Amino acid sequence: MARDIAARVPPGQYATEKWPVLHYGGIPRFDPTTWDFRVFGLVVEPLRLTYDELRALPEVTITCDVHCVTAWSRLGMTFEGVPVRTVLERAKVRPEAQFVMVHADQGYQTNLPLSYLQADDALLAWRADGQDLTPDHGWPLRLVVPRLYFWKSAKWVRGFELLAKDRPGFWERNGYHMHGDPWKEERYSSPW
Ligand SMILES: Nc1nc2c(c(=O)[nH]1)N[C@H]1C(S)=C(S)[C@@H](COP(=O)(O)O)O[C@H]1N2
Ligand SMILES: [Mo]
Repeated sequence: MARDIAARVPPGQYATEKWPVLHYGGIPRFDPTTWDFRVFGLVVEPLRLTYDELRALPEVTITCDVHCVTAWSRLGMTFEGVPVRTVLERAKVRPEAQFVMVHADQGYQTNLPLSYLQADDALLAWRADGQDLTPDHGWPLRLVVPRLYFWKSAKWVRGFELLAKDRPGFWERNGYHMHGDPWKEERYSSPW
């Protein structure tokens, strides 16, 4: 058992029972009358959903391990929400699209390959470990992409921009890796 757990902790990480809160800037206030979720860029049908419309989509529960680049890993978390794939299918992603810029409140952005968002374990989540997300963990909606470092899992997420070419987001412009696979320790980009 202990060995199984050890095998789930990527190199340079340690497992913690706590769920740390990490973000840049403040915690945005949620206003359901103005909140929307948009899918735009290289899509056939740009999408704009209200919070109620998003919450009405079929929901799933996933169990996953979360890895933060600051070295903590939290194993066996559960998240409830809508598979990202569901909203991408509605917007009809164009074949040229290869990357996604994730947009969140207060200008936070993070980039990732489209394939991670089309996988079964990518979620737009509103509950974690059986409880509604607290505002500091991203209420009313956060992205969960467990196979990349957690900075790609934008809290207070508001939209996806489909792109043909990769473009750096907030942390990626500040030295973090464009890809961010914890198993390859893709923490920072090399400066040359
Ligand atoms: N909108 C937004 N999302 C964000 C961040 C941020 O600064 N702003 N920080 C990221 C980072 S660096 C991490 S490690 C995780 C932390 O999520 P948690 O506070 O729920 O543990 O959120 C990510 N999502
Ligand atoms: Mo982080």
